[in-house]
Amino acid sequence: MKFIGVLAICAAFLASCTFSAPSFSSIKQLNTLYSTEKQAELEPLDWWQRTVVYQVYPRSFQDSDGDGTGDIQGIISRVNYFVELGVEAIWISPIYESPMVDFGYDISNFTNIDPLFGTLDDFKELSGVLRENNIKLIMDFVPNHSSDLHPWFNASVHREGKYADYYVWKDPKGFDEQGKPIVPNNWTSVFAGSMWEWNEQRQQFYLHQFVKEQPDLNYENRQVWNEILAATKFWLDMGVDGFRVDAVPHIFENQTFLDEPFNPWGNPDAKEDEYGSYDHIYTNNLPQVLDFLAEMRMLLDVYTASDGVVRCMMVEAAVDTVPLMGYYGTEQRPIAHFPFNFNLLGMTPESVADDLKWLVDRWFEYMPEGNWASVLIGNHDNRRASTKWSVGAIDAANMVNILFKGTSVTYQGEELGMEDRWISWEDTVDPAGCNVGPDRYEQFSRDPARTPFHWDDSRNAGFSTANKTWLPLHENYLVKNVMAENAAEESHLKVYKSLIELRATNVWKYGSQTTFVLNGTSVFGMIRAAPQSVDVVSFYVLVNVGEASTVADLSGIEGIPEASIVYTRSVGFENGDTMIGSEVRTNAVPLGPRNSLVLMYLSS
Ligand SMILES: *[C@@H]1O[C@H](CO)[C@@H](O)[C@H](O)[C@H]1NC(C)=O
Ligand SMILES: *[C@@H]1O[C@H](CO)[C@@H](O)[C@H](O)[C@H]1NC(C)=O
Ligand SMILES: *[C@@H]1O[C@H](CO)[C@@H](O)[C@H](O)[C@H]1NC(C)=O
Ligand SMILES: *[C@@H]1O[C@H](CO)[C@@H](O)[C@H](O)[C@H]1NC(C)=O
Ligand SMILES: *[C@@H]1O[C@H](CO)[C@@H](O)[C@H](O)[C@H]1NC(C)=O
Ligand SMILES: *[C@@H]1O[C@H](CO)[C@@H](O)[C@H](O)[C@H]1NC(C)=O
Ligand SMILES: CC(=O)N[C@H]1CO[C@H](CO)[C@@H](O)[C@@H]1O
Ligand SMILES: [Ca+2]
Ligand SMILES: [Ca+2]
Repeated sequence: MKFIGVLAICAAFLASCTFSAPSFSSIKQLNTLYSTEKQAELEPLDWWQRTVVYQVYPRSFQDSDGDGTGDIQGIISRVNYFVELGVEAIWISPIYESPMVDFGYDISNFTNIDPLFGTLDDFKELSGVLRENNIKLIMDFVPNHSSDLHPWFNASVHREGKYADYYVWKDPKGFDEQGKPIVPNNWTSVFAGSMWEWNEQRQQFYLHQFVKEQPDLNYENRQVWNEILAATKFWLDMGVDGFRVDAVPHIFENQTFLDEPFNPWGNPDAKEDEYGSYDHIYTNNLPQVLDFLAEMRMLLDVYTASDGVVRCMMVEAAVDTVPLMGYYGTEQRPIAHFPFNFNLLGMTPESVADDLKWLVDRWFEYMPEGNWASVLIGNHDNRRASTKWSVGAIDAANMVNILFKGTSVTYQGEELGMEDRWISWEDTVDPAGCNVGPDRYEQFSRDPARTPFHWDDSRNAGFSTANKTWLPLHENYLVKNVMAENAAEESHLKVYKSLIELRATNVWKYGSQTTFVLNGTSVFGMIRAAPQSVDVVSFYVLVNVGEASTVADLSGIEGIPEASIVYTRSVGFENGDTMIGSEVRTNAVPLGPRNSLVLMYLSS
């Protein structure tokens, strides 16, 4: 039943071309019909390349026990949803034992589950249910720091044996007139204020690149590497399929401990206590980071070699595209399967088609040959895609994201077009917001994108039976929810599901990706074409990035035939000529404000 829509399109499609029209029932089958010997020789994509990775932010996904916070049993109860979407892997933000100062990114036991989320048995159950449904499980892993409540930290504070230098300790630079210790240097933390915190007991400062409850582990100490690698091994033994390694550029610090200079390209209005005011030459992206990650990759590869199932390593590094490429490693020393490509987070509602083209193309300009790309349009640290692209362009955002030649990541709720919710200062819980106070919190708080997921139109959107959820829900859950979007004739969710189906095509596996801009700065296009040698479906995305209606003329674009079939289109499309399954002349494709289309044709 799922393929009814596709079937209609393909029927219309084949009727319009010179091929004989055999019967078939899906995009997958269409490809099989036209597969050639040549194709059979081509190596299929591996799971970590083919899949869309769905990011579950566990606090906000599904609450099973009515305490207002999501949990593992909640995720288990929703595994069917991943199957319906067609995603083959989920990445879960941290569920380890944690005092939750940074909502799980402050870990007090790297090999345990926090009781708020459940138990190790719940985790095993989840892992089993996912496996039964052929869905891979990727753990978020946070090597840079622990919680200050981790027993290692307490032992380090007390200079106990091997733990004495598990963290980065430093004497004060001196003492001020009041006798207060002076910080060792001007390093400023990601969440504002000094990177140094005084410890009375030890009479030294410790380093924290994030909040003070997240002391940095000391990676100059080999023993720390061993501890962290043992923790990753623990989860590999528990059956996880890979890691998404958090905040890797922060792992090492330059041992000269010199002051960091002001960032000459920074926001001129940024305050002295803000991270963005500095050029982090001594605390960010040091070359030794790659040495540590290469060891971690070697460990994963041992598991891969044991049964042939790739244990995937994805890394999160908020650095420029060019230095990011180092995280792929080399053939001799592989590191990540891919670093996350954050370029599309650069979209704004004011961006023009040229900007979008630049953001899409940039990765491929620098990616060394033989590697595989990734892409995302949002996560729990940023404004939602519907804010960055504008509410009307959420389908366009998902089209570019899911059809991009690489592993796509979806942050939960983007498939529904969930929006940022304004959060009052009183309700603000994110330390990134709390640390800068009521005047600046709206600029820094990550709460707006973290509100509970919308399942249906019942109380709390079916997320929880609690009277108060950990963050308030967005008011629009009554209309933007899974139930309503499944029932609607057209919806963001339906567009999203149809996009994922295209990932099963041969063009997905072997096709190229090229981009173009039309009508000055308004229309962006991205072609995913099959190679000449393989007669299979090709498709392309058209996005009207602007606010004005336009008519795109593609007759000058190489490879685009005179006619194409509408595969899917954005919700609220004004023009009746572009019904799904209908044929459009490519010299005049009408596009309303923020409208987007996916069109298909047979390559020749
Ligand atoms: C961490 O959790 C594990 C359970 O996997 C437990 O055996 C261990 O004792 C805990 N460690 C500490 C220091 O509490
Ligand atoms: C911290 O370490 C000290 C000294 O070893 C010990 O007496 C104390 O109980 C520890 N505190 C916690 C919370 O583990
Ligand atoms: C950091 O160091 C730079 C360069 O020495 C200096 O100009 C700046 O004032 C320092 N910032 C702070 C917060 O100490
Ligand atoms: C640390 O900083 C010093 C002084 O700028 C520099 O010479 C050295 O190469 C740096 N070391 C690393 C590992 O970045
Ligand atoms: C929720 O609120 C209602 C009405 O105020 C109250 O009767 C009920 O006990 C509350 N439930 C919980 C779980 O706090
Ligand atoms: C876009 O280009 C087509 C063909 O060149 C033209 O007919 C149409 O008016 C243009 N639209 C805008 C908004 O520039
Ligand atoms: C995108 C992402 O995962 N960001 C995380 C980076 O690391 C810090 C500290 O662990 C977290 O607060 C962010 O959420
Ligand atoms: Ca719960
Ligand atoms: Ca560090």
